[in-house]
Amino acid sequence: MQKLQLTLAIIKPHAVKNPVALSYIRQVIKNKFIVVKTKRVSLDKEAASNFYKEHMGKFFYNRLVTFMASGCIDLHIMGHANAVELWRKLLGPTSVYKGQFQEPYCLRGMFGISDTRNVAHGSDSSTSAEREIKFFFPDFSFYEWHEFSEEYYR
Ligand code: RTP
Ligand code: MG
Repeated sequence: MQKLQLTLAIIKPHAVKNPVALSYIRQVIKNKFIVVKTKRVSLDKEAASNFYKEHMGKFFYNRLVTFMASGCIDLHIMGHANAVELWRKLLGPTSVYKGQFQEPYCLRGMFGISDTRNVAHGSDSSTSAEREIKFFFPDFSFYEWHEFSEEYYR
């Protein structure tokens, strides 16, 4: 049976502070996905390093963590038949420079400033999405979501 997949989008601090970027990104999200839950939080450095712990030791880790703890971020749990791939496609390549040249209308191409300030995060698989959603929304009911998802295609 067809199912809805979940992904987690995190709008990074520089995009949250840019009203043009933020309203454009919100429109894209609203038009393409079922928005299941949204909240705005600010991370301290400890939470940011925990979230990105798979990248610990990489050359960009410290600046990524410092940046993610520098202002508010918007979290969106989003559903779609192909949520993970669709959101990453809309974001475009991690490298803003590649985005600007190869896919100028992707969100990172349009609003990215650097590889760290590259607009937003997207889960890279269903398993990562589940882990990341639990990280930010410990009370989220996957059971209720699966029920909804089954109803959706009935
Ligand atoms: P994301 O996790 O944010 O959705 O991005 P991604 O899968 O495309 O990239 P990933 O390899 O998971 O990296 C996570 C974040 O680390 C920063 N990064 N900077 N060369 C660099 O300076 C570099 N490489 C990665 C990016 O901000 C990326 O979003
Ligand atoms: Mg990633």
